[in-house]
Amino acid sequence: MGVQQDHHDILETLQIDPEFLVQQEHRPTLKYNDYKTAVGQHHVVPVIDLSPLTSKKKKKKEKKSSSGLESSSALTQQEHDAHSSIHNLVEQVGKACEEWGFFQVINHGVSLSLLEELETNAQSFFALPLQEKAKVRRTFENSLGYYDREHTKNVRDWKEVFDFATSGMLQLPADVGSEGKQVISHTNQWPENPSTLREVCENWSKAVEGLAFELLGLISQSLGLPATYFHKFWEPDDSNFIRMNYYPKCPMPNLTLGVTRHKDAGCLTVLVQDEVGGLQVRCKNGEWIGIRPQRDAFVVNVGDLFQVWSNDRYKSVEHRVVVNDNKPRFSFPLFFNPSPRTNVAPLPELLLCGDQVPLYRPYNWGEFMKTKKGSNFKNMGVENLQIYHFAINRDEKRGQVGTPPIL
Ligand SMILES: O=C(O)CCC(=O)C(=O)O
Repeated sequence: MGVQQDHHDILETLQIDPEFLVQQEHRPTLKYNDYKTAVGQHHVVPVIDLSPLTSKKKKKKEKKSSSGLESSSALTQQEHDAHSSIHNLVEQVGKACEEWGFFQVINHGVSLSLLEELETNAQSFFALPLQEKAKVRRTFENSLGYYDREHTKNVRDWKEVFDFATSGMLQLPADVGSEGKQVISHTNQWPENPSTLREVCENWSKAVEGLAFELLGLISQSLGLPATYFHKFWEPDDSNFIRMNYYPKCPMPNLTLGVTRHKDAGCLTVLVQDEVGGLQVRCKNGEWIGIRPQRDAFVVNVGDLFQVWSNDRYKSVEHRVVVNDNKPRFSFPLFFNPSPRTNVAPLPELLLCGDQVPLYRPYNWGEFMKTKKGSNFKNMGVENLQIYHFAINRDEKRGQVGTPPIL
């Protein structure tokens, strides 16, 4: 009897769906609460203090309401200091995007009490009986709502989710190839219980979306572009959605994963996690490291869209979630994504300054998102759509013929 079969038998005895079984080479080797590297060092994803940004906003507000009694030279000095600390922040963000693709932010301005309300409501919702949660179950046609059979790379995730769009709906193309002429509206579904969930989620949306736009501005400046350069892609609509992730305790955490290794397809992910731990990132040397939970921090990562826009300067990085048999875990990512109409390609402004060739051919974000959502709905049995399917000009870049892209 093979090892894989052995594991299938264990899962059957425990009455666990074999779709949860992760292939041997992708199983977790690092425990959910282990934050050391193989050589025992603490390897830490950068933590960036956003106070210069939050205090700039505060000062702007104060200035508006002040009587203008300050002397103009004092203001100039203050403005000068603020300018140089924002410049420093932009540099830190750019370095983190280039070297890690991941960072944490503190002093971000999102209130802790909002987070506490979200956590309480999420706990109440996921504690409901399955038939209650199933009343707002997501379908193939409407990708928003509750779901307990999410797959990543054709492996079932050990988790339950509740998804909602920050604007109330997502308008995705009806078919790939229809060039957005026919769209289907995916609309938020709200449960009766807990009755406060909708309001709390909507307040959370506003706060985290605001933070995401600030981060977008910093990243944009770090690429030498104006702070508002990317805003046009979020008009006239966007495809932002928030996911409430609930990872129940798992009796076989060495054979399964909360989410198997993957890269995020969108622009930015802005996530808050509870104190349990389990989010792990693949470093440049191939080693997995855990991101230690920090109560006052958001974890931010750049997704595939930034990789394409920046022509591989800011790469999307693989990550996964390790579960445990001890404590359930919650996390709340905002997937911050542009309008489904956006055609994505390396930005001409960035190619010009580096005298580079584009490494991707253009693709439509809405069609990509629709295909991706479909492949996460169930095991499709074929490789999921990835950005390397749009890769071009690799041979010129590497000077090698016939080498498949390594992304
Ligand atoms: O739960 C987490 O910390 C990460 C979740 C994640 O990677 C995802 O939902 O795509």
